[in-house]
Formats: sequence, structure tokens, C-alpha cells
Amino acid sequence: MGLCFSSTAAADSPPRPAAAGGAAGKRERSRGIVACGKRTDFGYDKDFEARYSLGKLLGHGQFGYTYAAVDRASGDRVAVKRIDKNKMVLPVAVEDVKREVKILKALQGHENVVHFYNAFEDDNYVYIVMELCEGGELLDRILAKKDSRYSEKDAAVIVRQMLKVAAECHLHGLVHRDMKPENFLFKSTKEDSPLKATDFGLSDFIRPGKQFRDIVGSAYYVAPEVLKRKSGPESDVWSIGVITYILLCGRRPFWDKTEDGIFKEVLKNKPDFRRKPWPNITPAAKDFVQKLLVKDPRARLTAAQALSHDWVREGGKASEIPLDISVLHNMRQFVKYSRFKQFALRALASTLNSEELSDLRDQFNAIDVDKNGTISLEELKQALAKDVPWRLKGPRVLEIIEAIDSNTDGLVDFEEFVAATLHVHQLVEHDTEKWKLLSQAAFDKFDVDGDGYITSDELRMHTGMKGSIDPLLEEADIDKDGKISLDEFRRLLKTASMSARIVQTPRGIRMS
Ligand SMILES: [Ca+2]
Ligand SMILES: [Ca+2]
Ligand SMILES: [Ca+2]
Ligand SMILES: [Ca+2]
Repeated sequence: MGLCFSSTAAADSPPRPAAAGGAAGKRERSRGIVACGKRTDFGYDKDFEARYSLGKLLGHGQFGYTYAAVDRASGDRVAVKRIDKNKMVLPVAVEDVKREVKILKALQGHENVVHFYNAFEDDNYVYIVMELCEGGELLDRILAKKDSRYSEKDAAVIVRQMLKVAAECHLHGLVHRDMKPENFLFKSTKEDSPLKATDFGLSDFIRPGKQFRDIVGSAYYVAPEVLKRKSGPESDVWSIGVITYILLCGRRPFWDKTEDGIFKEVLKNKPDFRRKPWPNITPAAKDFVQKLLVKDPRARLTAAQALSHDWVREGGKASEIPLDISVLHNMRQFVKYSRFKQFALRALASTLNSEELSDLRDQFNAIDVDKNGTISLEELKQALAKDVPWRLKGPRVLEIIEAIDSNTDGLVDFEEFVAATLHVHQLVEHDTEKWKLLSQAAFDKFDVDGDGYITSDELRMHTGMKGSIDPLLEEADIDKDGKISLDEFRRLLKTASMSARIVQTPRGIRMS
């Protein structure tokens, strides 16, 4: 069966399907009233007609038409998305347009995002002037391939570019929310043309620590947590997993005749990796797709991590891996953990080998700008500043570095870095057997007498801490028998944030 992408109900309805019902009702009531778009001054430049001359129609979306146009002064060809102000009936439609412009501006300069030149308006239209991509849609190229599928090497080139877009979005506190082949165009018709994300109509900013509650996107690519109304940046990576699956085998991983049926598949079933051509696809490719199509978003690879995966990395070595928001997030979290959890993570980190840490090595190298093998306060400051929404919240870098810097030399070495940035949930989810072995090995480092429990004496010995150690132990001691079992130790490692009763300072613990 060949590929047949049809628009889904979600894609056909207005950009915010969850609000569609209410919007229709309000539209009734607003009949006869001037559309909100007509009454809005967007604050954009007003001289579009003087600057550009519109050419042929290239395509149309839900609200606007895209034309080729020529810059009257330079003769440069551009693409112009013209949106009818009359169609922006409600304030939400105006907000959608403003947001899209804001997003294009935020992503300006990224090699895989269509370049934004400027936005204009007149009485009737808003004009978004962008780079012209003449290489056609990714979807058409897929369909033109033999059996509608890509070679692994070609697929990796495509996937890498999509992941770069996702990672860049996420650093800006943005979620794309509609990653699908239709939203990517090739710059030129050349075989090796770069791919550009062109449509951010469903993209949205997300505040740190918050989740989206609405269901948006296209049915084939929608992540399970979106359907559960609790989604964030991870959902983009899922969609790229779906696209990768399609590129490699020419079929959709989750399929049914009805939309509800597809959703059920997405929520419940694992994609098939047995049917042809999967037996002939490399284990690395399979491993990659599987780690993107993990249902638990916490255990899914992040976009930056996926770029570090062997299957997708350029020529075996990683060039320009973007910073991983989850790594920066983990570092900010680490400072909040109890000392015991910090020590437990260090012990766990020390059980991993370099292969298992290759993505964290890439991240470490990305932060260690001067490549001297350690991260300085200044380097960490610069890295954390790239996580835009958090930068605004003030990251308190010194506090973070003091928590991570276990040997107190003022610098973060790779070992210290790993302890603070390890993705415990991925370890648990991707390979349960390995997780059991590694967490046992970490536990054994504390349990010196090997009786299966960590006592306060053993904890004191391990940490070299003086004074009462009981409060440390207490928070992990679920059954309150005064010692820590392997099970309790594992829970301590897995729990995102333990009780806030214990606030740690660089030199000891303090009860709050
Ligand atoms: Ca350095
Ligand atoms: Ca150090
Ligand atoms: Ca013991
Ligand atoms: Ca216990």
C-alpha cells in the first residue's frame, strides 16, 4: 500500500481544535460585527505594496495564501504569506498571526527554518515575507521514492534536520506541535538541498514547568501525551519518530481507518518492526526509532539527544549538537535534590560506560566552549542563558555549580556533569535489565557490609559527612525501619523531586 496522507479532522479545523466548538458559537454572535483582524493594528510596516510585487500563487493554508513575490529594489525573490484580516474574526485569530510572526522572528537565522524577512500590513491583509523555497515538499519526495521509502542514509539526513528544528524550538521555549512532512519544504530542487520548516501555525510558547492541555496536531503524528492533554516539547520528538518510521519502511506506525482507531493505536500499541523491510534495516535505525516512539515522554529521547544517536549523527562524529533543554533542566533540578539523592546519582553515574554516555559527552563538549575538559562558571552561565524561558527566570548559576561540583574545585568535570544530568527515566524504560544491574551496583557502593541495606553508618562512611545523617536517610526511608533497602534506593533515584523538607547548602544540610 502506498502512502496516502490525507488531512485529518484536526488539520482541517481551526488551529485550536479544542476551542473549535466555542469559537463557532461566538462566530454566530459576532455576525455583522467587524472582524477583529480589521480593527487591529499589528504594528507591522505598512509599505508592502511599495516594496514587493506579488507573483504567482504557491499554495494556501487555513487562513492565508502564499505567493511568490519580488523585492522591487533588489529583485530578490521571496515567498509571501498573505492573510486576510476579514478572516481573523475573533481575537484568538489575531493572536495566532502575531504569535506566528513572533516565532519566525525567534527562530530567525536557523539553517533549517525558513528565513523570516519582515511582516507588513495594510487595511485588508497581513503579509509575512519569507525565504522562497522552491524545492517542493518533503512529502512529494517521499512519494517519488521507490516503495515510498528512503535509504537509511538519506533518511538520517532528513531526520537530522527536523531534529535540529525541534531542538532549536525547545531552547526558545517553543513547541512546534505539528511536525509532519507537509510542513517542510526543500530550499531547492537539488538532491542535497537543505530542508526548511515553513509552517509554525500550531506552534506555541510554553512556560517553564507547564504543559499544554489542548489536543492539536495531525492524527498520524500525534504523541500519546497530547491525547492525554498533558504535553510539552517531547511531543515533537515523537512526531519525528513517526516520520522516521515512515521514511524507513513506507508505512505508518499507527494506523486505523478511523481517527479514534489511530488514537487507540498511539496510546496502546507498539509499532511493528517485524514486517518487511524491517528485517533488512540496521539495528541502529531500529533502536533510534524505538527510542523516539517511547510512550512515556520522560523516557523518550530529547531532540538534542536524538542528534547524538549513532544512527543519525553526521559521519560518526557529532558536529554542532545543540544544547539539550533536558540536560539544562536536570542541572537546575540537581541543586534541589537532597544530598543523599545527589550521592546516589553520583554512584549511579559511575556505573555507566562511555558508550552509554555518548550523548552527555556531546552535551558536555557543547558547554565546554574552550575545550579544556572542564566547565567553568562562565561556560555554565552561557549555556543556561541559551535556554530562553529559563534565562528570564534567573538560573542562579553559582548555586547550581556548587551543587554539582563534588570535589569543590570550582569547576564541573565530566563525572560531576554526568551525575547531575543523567536521564534516569530513560535508563529505567529503555533497558529494564540494565537498570536493575546498574542501580544494584550503585547501591552496593553504599552497602559496604553487603547485608542489603544502607545504614546511617554506611552513608556517613560513603559521604564523609559529619554530624547527624539521619535526616538524610529519612527522606528515602519509606517503610521507616531506619535503613535503606535496594527498592527504596531505586525509588530515590527515580523520584523527580524528593521532599522539600531538606534544603541543602554547599557545606551541609539544613532543615527548613
Ligand atoms: Ca572549559
Ligand atoms: Ca569539580
Ligand atoms: Ca549494609
Ligand atoms: Ca527502609
